[in-house]
Amino acid sequence: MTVTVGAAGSSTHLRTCPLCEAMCGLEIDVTDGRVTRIRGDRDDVWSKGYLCPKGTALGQVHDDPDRLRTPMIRHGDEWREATWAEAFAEVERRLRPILDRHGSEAVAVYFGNPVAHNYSLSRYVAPFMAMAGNPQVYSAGTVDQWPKNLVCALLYGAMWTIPIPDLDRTDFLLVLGANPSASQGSLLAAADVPSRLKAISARGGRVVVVDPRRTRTADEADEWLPIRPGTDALLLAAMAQVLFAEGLVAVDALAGRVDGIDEVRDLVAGFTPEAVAATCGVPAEAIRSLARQLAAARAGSVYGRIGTCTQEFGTLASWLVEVVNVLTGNLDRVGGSMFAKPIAWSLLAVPDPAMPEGFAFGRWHSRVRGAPEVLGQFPVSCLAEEIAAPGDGQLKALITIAGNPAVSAPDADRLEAALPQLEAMISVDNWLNETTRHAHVILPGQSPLETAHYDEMIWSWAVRSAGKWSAPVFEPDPGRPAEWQIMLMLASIMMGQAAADTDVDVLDDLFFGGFVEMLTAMPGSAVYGHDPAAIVADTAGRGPDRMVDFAIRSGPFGDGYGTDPEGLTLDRLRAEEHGVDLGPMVPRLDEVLRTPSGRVDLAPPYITADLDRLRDRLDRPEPDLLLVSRRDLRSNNSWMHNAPVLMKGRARCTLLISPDDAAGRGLVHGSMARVTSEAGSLDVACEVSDEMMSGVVCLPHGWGHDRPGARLSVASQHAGVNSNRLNPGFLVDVPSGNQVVNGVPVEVEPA
Ligand SMILES: Nc1nc2c(c(=O)[nH]1)N[C@H]1C(S)=C(S)[C@@H](COP(=O)(O)OP(=O)(O)OC[C@H]3O[C@@H](n4cnc5c(=O)[nH]c(N)nc54)[C@H](O)[C@@H]3O)O[C@H]1N2
Ligand SMILES: Nc1nc2c(c(=O)[nH]1)N[C@H]1C(S)=C(S)[C@@H](COP(=O)(O)OP(=O)(O)OC[C@H]3O[C@@H](n4cnc5c(=O)[nH]c(N)nc54)[C@H](O)[C@@H]3O)O[C@H]1N2
Ligand code: SF4
Ligand SMILES: [Mo]
Repeated sequence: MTVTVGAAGSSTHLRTCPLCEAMCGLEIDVTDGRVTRIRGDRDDVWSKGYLCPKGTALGQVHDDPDRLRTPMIRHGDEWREATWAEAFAEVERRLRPILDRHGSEAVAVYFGNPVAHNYSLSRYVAPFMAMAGNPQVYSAGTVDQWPKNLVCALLYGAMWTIPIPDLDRTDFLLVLGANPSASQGSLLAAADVPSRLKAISARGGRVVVVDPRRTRTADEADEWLPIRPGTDALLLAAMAQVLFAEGLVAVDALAGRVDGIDEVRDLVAGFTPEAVAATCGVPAEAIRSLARQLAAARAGSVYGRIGTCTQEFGTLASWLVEVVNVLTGNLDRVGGSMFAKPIAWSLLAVPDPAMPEGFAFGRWHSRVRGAPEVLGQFPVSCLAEEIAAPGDGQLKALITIAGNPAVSAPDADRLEAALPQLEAMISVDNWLNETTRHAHVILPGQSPLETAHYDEMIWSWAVRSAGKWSAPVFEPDPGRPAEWQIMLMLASIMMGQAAADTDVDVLDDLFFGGFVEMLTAMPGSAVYGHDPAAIVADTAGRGPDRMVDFAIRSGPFGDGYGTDPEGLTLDRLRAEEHGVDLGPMVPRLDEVLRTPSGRVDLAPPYITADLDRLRDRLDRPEPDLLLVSRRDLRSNNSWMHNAPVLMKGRARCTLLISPDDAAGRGLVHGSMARVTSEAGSLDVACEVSDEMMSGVVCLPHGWGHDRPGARLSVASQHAGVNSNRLNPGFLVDVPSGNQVVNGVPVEVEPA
């Protein structure tokens, strides 16, 4: 156990911060049941003492008087606290008639970002979905990384097999559309990414940042290249063209393991640097030079993140990131772009049984807009119309799980108007906020300090094979279900069982037993051929810990249930209070590839067909202003603005605008601007800054805490504006259906 007991009533606890992908080790001092101080754990094998202001705010998150500790039931505008039995009975009372009349097709589920940081939820998404009869799924994923999932599904054969830059050993890093100074890294786990980037330059390497905004990451890099939003695919296609034209393609160790290189050569031939320069706003020579630098580096890597995904050509940009890494031989190379090797494989690594022969898209279409499903989901903006438009197949019920789509999803006004039409809305959430105020029942999870923690997903894109398990700092009130138990209870109700008769332990045993059975029968799985009963008998406990124990023991460093008695188990990991670190990434392409051909499929027709749309982009007239998003170190999407310590200082929800764009519109620093798009209009204070390239303005997302009926006493005093009121829902990246929230045409005038 990681507790040191100090003077009377005080203790120190070690635990991993669950807020972002940096996974910092924290040292938490508690006196008389309250957090008195949070520092970085200097002995943490992974983060070595690093932390950010959000980590130090976890005590305030835990103590937040607005944080829900009991279920809430709403009747009209009145909320009342309820017992768990009452709350589940109310869920049943609401859902049952809908299920009886319309089946699970009339129910949608929305999964939000904290699911990825909470193994009690993430490990239970799959059993929940299966038991619940596969209701329609929406998620924050379609305002995030869907293009990357799609690209990796087709190129590597699995949607979460996403390579990451080998930060600590690379000599050249090209960053597009990511700002780890604020975000701390995304689909890239490493503590203190900013220092790791500086170390690249310090050891003689180079970091180049392509971004319409001179972010802190760009400022601290060797070079900043401003780019017109939404045009990264053009820049990357031109880099690929240069690599071919100048004979710089060198796939090296990948030779024979990649299909489609010649097709790519033909496909990018027309995208010369000269052809794309004006549209990108990047000089042709700079593009040529990027290609040459990447090719010349001993090991280099191109890393694209949210700015390259949540844009008009998200799939092509994400694809071309991989293409350029492959063409320069950097895929799966030390110092290049590599596949992580987590000590406990994630559920995400389990092949999708629905796709045995590779991937198909558009297997079904949304009712109202006719949007094709991609990887099982429609763009999240479809949710509003599927609720609002009457007719056969209309959504009658919504279950949100750790999500705030009223703020995070484009076309926010439409979703806000649609949510009150639901006959049943159930939210598994810890606050009464912009979204959950529309719920009929809110089922709160524990605070981040009341749960055990293991980052079952995030280690899948970590720069080292490390791992840490954290015990709860505070015991939750007895009788409160853990979130995995809430998920199973909801699944049971969806299955038609009475809540009062449901034994979630029985369901958990069914799930675990069935899961082990499936994997022992699946060729290629780590436990293929094992006796499932023996594994079940040998894996102690219940819930997510049992899953993690199984994943560790059957993982690359595990005890293999006897094959390596020295190997890792959850118990052994628990005993290492500062975590274990089993080394840096190793080349492992053959191990992870799951394409039908067994090779990297570099030119899948489903993706390359979109190049015509990109070509058409070249001749398009440019609007005066494009809106992009940003993140702030002191925010976490929409939900941490109720922590007073994070809200100190200047207002952060401002419109960043370049000096010429401001002057041309009669706007000055601090004056109010009206921003208008096809979706809506809002007024916000200007922050005039030369960090914006001209023609681009920038708003953070996750604000707009002024909604009536929400219970966020601190956040509501710093309400800000909801930038997703400006992002039209119909704007999506075509192949992936991912929403566009970067590069949205807007007009700006004095308010
Ligand atoms: N314009 C614009 N929009 C964006 C983005 C952007 O860059 N620009 N980014 C997009 C991205 S990348 C993402 S991931 C999404 C995020 O979108 P969402 O996931 O929908 O939004 P969050 O703000 O993360 O909301 C998290 C919710 O979970 C609740 N919560 C927090 N912790 C817990 C917990 O432990 N358990 C439970 N049950 N609930 C919890 C909070 O109260 C909150 O309601 O936003 C997207 N939207
Ligand atoms: N502090 C903090 N950390 C977070 C979060 C948070 O809200 N706050 N959210 C977490 C989540 S859910 C995610 S997904 C990650 C995201 O992590 P990142 O991907 O690093 O996201 P951002 O910090 O928003 O940086 C995106 C950058 O893309 C730029 N950009 C916009 N449009 C374009 C474009 O068309 N091309 C290019 N090249 N650049 C463009 C923006 O100017 C911005 O600098 O962060 C995670 N970490
Ligand atoms: S960078 Fe901040 S939010 Fe992220 S894990 Fe570390 S302390 Fe937590
Ligand atoms: Mo995200």
